[in-house]
Amino acid sequence: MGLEHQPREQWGSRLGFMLAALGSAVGLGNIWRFSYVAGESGGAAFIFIYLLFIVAIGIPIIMAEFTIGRRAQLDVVGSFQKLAPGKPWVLAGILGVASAFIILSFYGVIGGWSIYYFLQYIGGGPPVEGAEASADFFVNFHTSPLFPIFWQLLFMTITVGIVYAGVKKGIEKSNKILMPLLAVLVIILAGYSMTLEGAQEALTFLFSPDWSALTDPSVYFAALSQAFFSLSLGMGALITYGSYLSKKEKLPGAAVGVATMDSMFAIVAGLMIFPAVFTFSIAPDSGPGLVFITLPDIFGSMSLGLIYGLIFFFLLSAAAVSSGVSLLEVAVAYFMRRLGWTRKKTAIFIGSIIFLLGIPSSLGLGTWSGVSLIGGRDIFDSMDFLASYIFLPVGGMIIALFVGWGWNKSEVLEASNFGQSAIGTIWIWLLRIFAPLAILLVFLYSVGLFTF
Ligand code: VAL
Repeated sequence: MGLEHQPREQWGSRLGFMLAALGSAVGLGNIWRFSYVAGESGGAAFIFIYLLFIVAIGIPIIMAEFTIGRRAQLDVVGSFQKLAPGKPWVLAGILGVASAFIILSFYGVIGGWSIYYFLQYIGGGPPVEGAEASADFFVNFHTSPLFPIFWQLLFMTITVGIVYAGVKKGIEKSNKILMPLLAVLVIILAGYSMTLEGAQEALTFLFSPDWSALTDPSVYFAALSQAFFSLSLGMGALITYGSYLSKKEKLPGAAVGVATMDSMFAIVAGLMIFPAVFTFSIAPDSGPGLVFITLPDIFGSMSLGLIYGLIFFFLLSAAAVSSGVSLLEVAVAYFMRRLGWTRKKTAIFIGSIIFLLGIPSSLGLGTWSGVSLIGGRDIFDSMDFLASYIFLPVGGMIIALFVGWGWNKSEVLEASNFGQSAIGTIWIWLLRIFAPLAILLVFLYSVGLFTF
């Protein structure tokens, strides 16, 4: 299939695009992953570095992705082929599609858990009375071989259904309803959590840094990968979503808006989760199970706990679906063009492959927990490591270098809506030098090639 003259879908409005991009960014990354990674990486010092990376690396790369997609009006691989034909920059597009596949495969597992917990609360709440009960309940559930896969299938079916319905009718419409609702729900839950007795300890954990943590290289690596994961960078999603935006709309405000809202969402989610973690004396570094064990405990102790539990797991499931949709759209947009198939057929086919790819990650947390792949990590963590720690930052670095050096500067500035402004020049230099260098240093530091 050629690259040009495809009839292309478009967003109905700029707001619709922004909410969809926000829907992609805000997901399990902000609630489930942010809380356990922040917990494992010592809290406030990690959050400080994370926010710094968002501003200095994240926002410039969001802008770069929007600019590439909007100018090319093509999927993530096609965009690079069109803007730089025959050049190796297309590697960033290929990494984007690969990351979307890998991330959605394990994302679907956690998305499925969220739906299962949501339905538990509809049915009167999980049976978690007494010490250790919520941990036992969680462990029994996620280590059973087939049961979590059933919920993963349900999650993938909903995700496929939305992508199947199309850009405007499926993706835009669902985000327009979900995103404002999620914002209200997370604020209500955080407000409640802040009344718990662990609130003070949570505030200290989240906002008063122990600077000695900064001598640990893994904190930088974790913060960088969390920034990429949470902002949906390097996975093709923002290029693909940008490609459905018309030339009339302005990009810079949208990029800053998405990054700001996404970070606020993560912080408010921290205010919702950590007071509970400290109130119930749960170790903040208890890993991926954190929200599935901690929160049912607080909900179990509250008079309106069932309703809060219902709201929370609805929030988690809905945020997961809107992000999952953006990952699936990356792959579907690419294969629709490559294979010349309809959206509907591609969505079902690619969605099924990603579902199958996710099964080992699910089993790796239970029956196959003895299997270790990358550096002693289980299957699930290996998938996360490969995509979030390697593919996303490398893809992001290539994107920064492409927009900074590989693309004609005046064309970039015009395509980005910065024009000949000072801020446009700063942006270009952040992409040329700062972002690639910072990513490289974090890599070298974390593999121990140099120390401070
Ligand atoms: N950005 C999303 C999240 O934070 C996904 C697409 C990885 O969960």
